Amino acid sequence: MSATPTAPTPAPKTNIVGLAVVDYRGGKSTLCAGCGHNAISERIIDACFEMGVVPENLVKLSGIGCSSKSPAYFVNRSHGFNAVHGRMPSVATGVALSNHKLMMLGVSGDGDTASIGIGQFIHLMRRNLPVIYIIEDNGVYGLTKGQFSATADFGAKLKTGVINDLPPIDTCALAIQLGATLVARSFSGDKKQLLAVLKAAIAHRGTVMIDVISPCVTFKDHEGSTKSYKYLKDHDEPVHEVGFVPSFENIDVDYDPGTTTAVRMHDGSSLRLRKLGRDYDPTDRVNSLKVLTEAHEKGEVLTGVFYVNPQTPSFIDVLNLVDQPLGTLPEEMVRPPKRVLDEAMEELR
Ligand SMILES: Cc1ncc(C[n+]2csc(CCOP(=O)(O)OP(=O)(O)O)c2C)c(N)n1
Ligand code: SF4
Ligand SMILES: [Mg+2]
Repeated sequence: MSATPTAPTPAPKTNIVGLAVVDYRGGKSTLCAGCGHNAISERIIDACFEMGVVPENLVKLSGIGCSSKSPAYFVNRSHGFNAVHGRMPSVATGVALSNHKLMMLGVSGDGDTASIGIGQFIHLMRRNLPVIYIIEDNGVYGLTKGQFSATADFGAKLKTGVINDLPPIDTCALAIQLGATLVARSFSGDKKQLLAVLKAAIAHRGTVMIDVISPCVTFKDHEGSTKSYKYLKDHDEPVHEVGFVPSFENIDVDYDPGTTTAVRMHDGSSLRLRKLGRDYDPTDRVNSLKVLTEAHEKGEVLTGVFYVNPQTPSFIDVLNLVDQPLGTLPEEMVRPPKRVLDEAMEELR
């Protein structure tokens, strides 16, 4: 009996560096099914694939929390460092300074960032170090069973009925005020917006801070939570529609400057922000802070790219580092010979 011929399996779609989407996958997630953090990992995989990130050039960093576990679930072939709780920014700074050719992607939680890690976060935001810093924001310490974090909204309710009586820290307003040069808020359930924001983040050279509202289905998805799927579906107010055209695609695709603001990124790609009712200028820092403050007062959850400035020099430019990564300089270049030390000692006599 002759075997029935089977149709050949089509070759997987590859990106600009010849890799398929499977090359950007990570280990199997151990987070709860339906956790917003899993959806964010999926978008990071898509963004890295579509932007042609070379996995071996990527460094994934995190602190401690369910969110901080997620770098294990994307881009296996990259480098990774899981820091102490709230201390990822100092590790990120060290990595960037020792090898500025690598792409740095930090994943943190609202507890890891806005509670224990707030001091380190503040100093990272004021340096414009080239790093993408993502907060997977559920308003609770998911890993330690759902206590309020410092981003929990005033009046939000825990499952136990406890009400939060403190105002939240707005990490986006803080990042803008301190000097981050691309600041956005998105929602793990908004695939299109989050993917576009992540692609723009990859194209940016400077500090990117993205606060992604990411519901914790186990401790914060009930009635009275302001970070549940239902609350976000009802209250998410995009300030514009975010689109992104990478430099390797046809940049001349048409857009109407009357309805769309185009921001040219460092690598020549284009961030397209299409008006949705309100006028919003993402390059006006003072106005972005005003809009965020007003939104808090009205109880609105604004999403979109609040601020972008591709012109500010990065920390690497400010330090005027040599092109060759410091970590790869040969010992004879970084270690002064005995003669130089003897001369210095002589001068001190
Ligand atoms: C120094 C220190 N203090 C406290 C803890 C306990 N702890 C582990 S994770 C966590 C909070 C995590 O919250 P978040 O960053 O919001 O992550 P999520 O689990 O919500 O994603 C805390 C308090 C710890 N691991 N180390
Ligand atoms: S406890 Fe919450 S944050 Fe942690 S994995 Fe489960 S749903 Fe996600
Ligand atoms: Mg959290």
